[in-house]
Amino acid sequence: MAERVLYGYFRSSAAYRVRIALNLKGLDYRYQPINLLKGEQQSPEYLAINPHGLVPLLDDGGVRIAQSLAICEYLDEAYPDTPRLLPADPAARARVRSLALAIAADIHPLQNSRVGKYLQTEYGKDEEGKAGWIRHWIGTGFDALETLLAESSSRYAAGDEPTLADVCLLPQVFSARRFGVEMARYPNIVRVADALERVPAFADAHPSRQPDAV
Ligand SMILES: N[C@@H](CCC(=O)N[C@@H](CS)C(=O)NCC(=O)O)C(=O)O
Repeated sequence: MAERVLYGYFRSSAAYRVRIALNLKGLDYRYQPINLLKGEQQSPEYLAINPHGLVPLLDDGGVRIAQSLAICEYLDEAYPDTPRLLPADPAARARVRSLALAIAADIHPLQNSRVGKYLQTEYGKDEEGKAGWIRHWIGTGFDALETLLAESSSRYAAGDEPTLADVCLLPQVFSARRFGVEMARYPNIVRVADALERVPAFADAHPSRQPDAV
């Protein structure tokens, strides 16, 4: 049987999403670390398989997919007999996608390491200036997410079963803590993140539990 390989980096929140999705689906995979600090994402070998020069990339027996949300949706469609990441009901599905995209499209790109590097080299920001930028954009997104989660009493972000919204939420909370976002401002986000951390598929995907963790 053809191999399933996830190219990732332990601290990459986009790769963390895919690890959670694979675990929720119960799909085995080989983990191939790409060291972002050493610039391996820009090596000719990696660019040959992913011209974006970003992780994650999933190679599912020869089917190569970049972009974490595209990977998660592919897994949901290719393996429909495993727990679903997106609900069948159109309105519920749209809510899950809306929460997931608020993180993956609006918050995460602004904290990416290549953006931080550009801020430093082109705009003279130091490490603290860069961290302040990241905290600002995570905070802007979390202010809205907190309001949305406060309106619901469900266990997770969009119901009582984990969905794609949770797959995006927990890695973003990990990043927020890493960059020093004041999480006491977000009791509902913390409530959901605490619940997710108790789910084995999420716990096993944590950066500290990956073979390339330092
Ligand atoms: N939209 C992409 C984002 C991927 C992404 O930005 N990955 C980051 C790590 S979280 C990366 O590879 N950064 C390398 C760099 O900035 O050079 C996805 O969801 O997969």
